[in-house]
Amino acid sequence: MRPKFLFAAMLGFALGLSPAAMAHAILVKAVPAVGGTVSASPSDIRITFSEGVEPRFSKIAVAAADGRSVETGTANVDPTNPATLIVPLKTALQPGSYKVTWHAVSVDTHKTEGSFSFTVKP
Ligand SMILES: [Cu+2]
Repeated sequence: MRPKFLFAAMLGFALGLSPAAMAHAILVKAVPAVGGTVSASPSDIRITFSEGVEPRFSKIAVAAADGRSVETGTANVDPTNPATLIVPLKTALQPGSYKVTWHAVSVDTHKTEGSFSFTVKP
């Protein structure tokens, strides 16, 4: 390895940029979309991550603007895409804004979390 490359590799390691660290499940796409508005209540929340997630250890919680949590069913992954976590909503959402909080455990066991909001149009 040339010194320049070695230095870059060491710097990357020092900054935690090893390939394993970069493989954390981060949100790529959500339905309803992050910050989006939908015209009717969705029947589930779907989040596609950058890598496969473990449905047993990952969760998606939904809360209304007043803080009340929305009842959800068991989280599962899309049978055709293990990176998409799906949680069914047990009741239809009334118009308003909702906050989705997610905790993901990727197949490499790394944990990530985040949240976003969406709006159901009146
Ligand atoms: Cu990881």
